[in-house]
Amino acid sequence: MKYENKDQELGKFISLILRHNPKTINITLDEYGWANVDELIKGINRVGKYIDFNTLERIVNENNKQRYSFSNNKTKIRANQGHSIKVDIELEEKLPLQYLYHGTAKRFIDSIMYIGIQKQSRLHVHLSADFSTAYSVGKRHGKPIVLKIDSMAMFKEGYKFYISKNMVWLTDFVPAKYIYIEGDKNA
Ligand code: HQG
Repeated sequence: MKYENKDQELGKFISLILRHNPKTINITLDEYGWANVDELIKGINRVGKYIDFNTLERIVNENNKQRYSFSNNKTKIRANQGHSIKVDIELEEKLPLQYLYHGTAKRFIDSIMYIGIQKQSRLHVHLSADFSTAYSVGKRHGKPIVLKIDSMAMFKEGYKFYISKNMVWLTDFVPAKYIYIEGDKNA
């Protein structure tokens, strides 16, 4: 396997560990979502996948969505967003753009337009600054559709917005009245 593909596969496994299930390799995260780098490397090797520090560093640097960060001295690592386990990743609260986008599957639209966008199993609802990123997120769930969110109107009414280190916009909940169906114009 080419190392890019191998890195991609390892990256998915690292996301699973750092966002959802560190127990898979029998490690724990601290309250800020950090894993110890040595423990992560040892744990991954223990379950029969090979990784060393150089490979991990390459994955962190070259990951297409910049999903992970090292601490300053590179002894700790965490995911920048996407968690389902309750950790405090010290997100920056930020004034949102006028509009943000959410990509989803067409089959979810009726429910979303009725009860709003919920965070489901993750800690936040994930939003993007642009249509095309949202469109690819939507594709993961089926026939994609993009929703345009009047984030500034939400902000003015007291909703908080955060931006992760890898520039994903996050909020707790999007009520239906702020959502406009933007469509599937890339289809
Ligand atoms: C949907 C990826 C029915 C929601 C991406 C979404 C993102 C509802 C799904 C990150 C609903 C949850 C997160 C409602 C929400 N009725 N369906 N009321 N409210 N939904 O995977 O946003 O590549 O938890 O529309 O880039 O798809 O993994 O969230 O379709 O940033 O790094 O419930 O994951 O990042 O799905 O994706 P998810 P998401 P990575």
